Amino acid sequence: RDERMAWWREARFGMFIHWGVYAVPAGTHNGQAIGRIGEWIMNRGKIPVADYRAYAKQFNPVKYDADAWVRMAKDAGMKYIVITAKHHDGFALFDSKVTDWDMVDATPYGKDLIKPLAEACRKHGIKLGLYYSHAQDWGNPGGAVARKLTKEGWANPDSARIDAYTAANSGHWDPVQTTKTMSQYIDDIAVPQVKEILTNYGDIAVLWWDTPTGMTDEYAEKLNAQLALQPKIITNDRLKRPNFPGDYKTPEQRIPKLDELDGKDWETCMTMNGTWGYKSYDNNWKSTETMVRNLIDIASKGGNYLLNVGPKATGEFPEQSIKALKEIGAWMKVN
Ligand code: JFZ
Repeated sequence: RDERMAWWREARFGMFIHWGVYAVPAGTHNGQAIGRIGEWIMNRGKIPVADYRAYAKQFNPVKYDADAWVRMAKDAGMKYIVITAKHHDGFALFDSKVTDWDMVDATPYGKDLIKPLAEACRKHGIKLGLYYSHAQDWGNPGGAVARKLTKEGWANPDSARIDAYTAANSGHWDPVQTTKTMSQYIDDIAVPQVKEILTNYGDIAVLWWDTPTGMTDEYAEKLNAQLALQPKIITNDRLKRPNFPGDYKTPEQRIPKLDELDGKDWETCMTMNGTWGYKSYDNNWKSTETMVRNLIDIASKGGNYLLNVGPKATGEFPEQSIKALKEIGAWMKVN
């Protein structure tokens, strides 16, 4: 394990990339601004599967330049990239043979987005990790839904009728999602897709699981078994707690205090503004100074900093992210 973790323990700085169909609505659905993080728009807006799928028809990132992305990460001093191969909306950025809810079958672009990124990473000596939402899936039947209840009730702007349906149906808002069981979803989608992403793109350095809603030990075991396809892979702690602790902990949007550290490896993931997935109107950007200070704070405590970029549907990084990466890189070169 120490051997596997060696590069990661020295890396200190990586790029998180949240990219998917949600970059098309970019925080607005039917003329209404949907609150909270952009990649949750389908859930927060209770958007029916068919309506959400229509957004994929506009996902045509002709300006996507994987080599440029990797160079921006490298010039900022980052050593690895973790990208959302599939987020909670169930949409695969890669060519998946077990569903047509993927980049190749559902978009006009029609090409695998992970492949060029894997090639560019290899070329520039950057490690590639893949985020995979293994439990939550709002677009493939049988996938789980995590819900957030607030004091005001369900955290979404939709009608009381849909809220009642959602409350009665494990968080689902579209009946099509209940046509399979979670067990079927794990066997038909999650396990084969994890197999695909661990087979088709060369060395994968990290598998970044997320939100283990509804997971059983049996499901986790099936997914965990796929890791044998990449003997050197490192995983986070979100496959299923507590029996699958992974290799490192993932404090989110926060830096642990010294007295919270317990000797386990850790990585703080953080947004540059207020969202992971692109929202056109989120201008809550952190200053470059804040991000550099965070990096120093984290590095001094022995952790890694996974700093997020939420690319637009065109394939471009937001201007503010490009600027911040350049400024961080300039600081890294003199320090
Ligand atoms: C998850 C996702 O739901 C979110 O969209 C994003 O991808 C983020 C990186 O991860 O959200 C979480 C997961 C775990 C915690 C909080 C938000 N947590 O452990 O506090």
